[in-house]
Amino acid sequence: MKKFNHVIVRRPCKAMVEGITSGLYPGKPDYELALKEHDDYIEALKKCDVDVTVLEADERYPDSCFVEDPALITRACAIITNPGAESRNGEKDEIIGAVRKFFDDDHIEYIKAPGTLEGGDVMMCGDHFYVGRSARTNEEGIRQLTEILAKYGMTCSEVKLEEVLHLKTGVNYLEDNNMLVSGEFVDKEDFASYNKVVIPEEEAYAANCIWVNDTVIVPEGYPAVLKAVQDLGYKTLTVDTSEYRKLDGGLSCLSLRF
Ligand code: CIR
Repeated sequence: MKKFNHVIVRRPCKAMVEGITSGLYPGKPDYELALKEHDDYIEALKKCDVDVTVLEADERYPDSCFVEDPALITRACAIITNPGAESRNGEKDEIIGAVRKFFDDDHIEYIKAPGTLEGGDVMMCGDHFYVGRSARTNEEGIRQLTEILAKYGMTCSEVKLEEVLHLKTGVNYLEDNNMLVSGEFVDKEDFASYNKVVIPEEEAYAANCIWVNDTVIVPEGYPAVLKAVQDLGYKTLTVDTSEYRKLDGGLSCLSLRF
């Protein structure tokens, strides 16, 4: 099934080495290696039958390669978020230009203060969206998102997060009712109706895979997850994201897919 036609990414900037990190995966990113991994990521996406818009690095925002957070793109509209991380908040103004190439102003919506929301907290399952209430996404942000989605005939429900940074750090939808779940999401009632694939704890990082037009991109180095995804019948590609992992970032964080 072809669902996505476009992808937006932003090149990592040199300042990425100062990006936000929880320290869960220790070490400073190696910038040159991060660039190479980003090249590989773009190549993998191109194999999934999408065009890729590559935005220039923005040195003002160390975490700006994680374009998933300042915007959410749905089948009917684009939503510019209001990132809860202070050092990232300005990224919302820098993503608008790219979004305008695909949506007219009547179909670009905004999450406004005091609402905060980051795209990493939003998981699209058809016309329903799960939203993580996290340190970055607050109740008012979720209320505004619900209102915006309703305007376009889409729905939304809140998932409370306890441990992870963003919702999609720990749970990702692969279409066809298949969902990768790890840690706190394994037993969550919210996801009871899906065909859940439970990710072993030692491979928890790889819960963040992305489905792109029937191919699933899996982070390199997670054999159990790779096999589980292949056993579901998907074509797979692997990309090493070691330098982004040090900043708690994964495959989904690095692109907007629509
Ligand atoms: C941050 O803490 O905001 C970045 N270092 C990582 C963002 C990861 N993005 C995502 O999960 N969507």
